[in-house]
Amino acid sequence: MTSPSRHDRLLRALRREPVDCTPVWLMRQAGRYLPEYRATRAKAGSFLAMAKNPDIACEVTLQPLRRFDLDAAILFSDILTIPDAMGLELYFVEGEGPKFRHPVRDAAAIAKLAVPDMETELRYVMDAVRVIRRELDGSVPLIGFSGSPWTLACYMVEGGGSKDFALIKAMALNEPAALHQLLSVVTDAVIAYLAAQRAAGAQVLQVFDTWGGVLSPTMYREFSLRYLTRIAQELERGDGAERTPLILFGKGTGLHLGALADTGADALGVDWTLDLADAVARTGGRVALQGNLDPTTLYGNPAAIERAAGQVLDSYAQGNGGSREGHVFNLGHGMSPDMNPDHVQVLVEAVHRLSRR
Ligand code: 1CP
Repeated sequence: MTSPSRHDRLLRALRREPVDCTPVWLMRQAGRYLPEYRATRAKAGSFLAMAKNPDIACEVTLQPLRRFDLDAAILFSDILTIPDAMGLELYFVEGEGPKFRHPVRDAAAIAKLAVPDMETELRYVMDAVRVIRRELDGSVPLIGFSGSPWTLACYMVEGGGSKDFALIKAMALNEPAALHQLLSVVTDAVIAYLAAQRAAGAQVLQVFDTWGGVLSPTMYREFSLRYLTRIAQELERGDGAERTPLILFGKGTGLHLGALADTGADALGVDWTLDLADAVARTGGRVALQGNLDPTTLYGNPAAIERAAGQVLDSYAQGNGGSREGHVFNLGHGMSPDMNPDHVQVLVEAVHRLSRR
């Protein structure tokens, strides 16, 4: 189901221009909740085998778009591709999530890190972007992405996921210069990575600061916001109607929305812990906003999903002087493997119907 309005919705909303209805896409819209994803993964063998094969990455990117009237595709890949290419060696333990064989825990290890070459060491990502762009054939825009420097550094220092972030917080306290060195080289890599995805065909870029919210406000400003600002300032992304919008998504960072709006980003992704009316008040029309339905709403029944989607849409409009422009509907964080695909259908249809201008 392709129409010119569907193709334009996301880009126009990110520029805060009028649209026929509010665009919607969902973080982690490709994944294990879809039986066709599980089938592709079983054939490919692993997540990494899928992500490193551009044709399979393309297939998995398109799977949710065949089922649902989503307004964007997001590159099927992972934020941990950058540290993997820096030599940390990403691997997965079933049921435990991502791990690195060579975490960086001291100044000596950090001094050895260099920005990877985007068209050799990360060529598989750029090839996936090119294949997906070709296959989408103008139907909907393609979103490229990266982790934020802070969020990537969390995995690089901890060596995987973490409950308390003890190692990286100890580094922030005891060896702040070493951590800044790490964040600095990772920021250079993120900027090069996003620029390469843009050159390969990505039409929107999103940075995931998934772990920004584990920092105190003082530490957040020093170790996350400072580097997000560098990305928003230094990433070359064109002007006017040709500009490639940059979305900064943060989890647990609602307190900092005003500061994030000052970075020069085009849009902010908001989690579900504040009302969008409040988010608009904090950002004052300087940026578009994306979000922010609690993902667990998808465990509710269709009537509950529709009601909650309407509340998100109306909260944005209420905060924005009655106007729905400048809103991209999304979840406040990613989908989970045990969610019901039929409920995604209900959500996407409700967002379009309830926001029809
Ligand atoms: O099949 C599987 O078991 C693999 C699960 C999986 C998937 C589907 C991982 C491992 N990564 C992905 C894809 C992925 N990761 C996408 C695809 C595009 C989409 O449809 O949205 C994106 C955007 C990501 C980004 C990502 N990876 C983030 C940031 C977004 C978020 O969810 O906060 C993070 C933190 C990661 C790390 C990661 N990779 C994989 C997992 C399970 C995790 C989370 C680990 C943890 O909780 O610490």
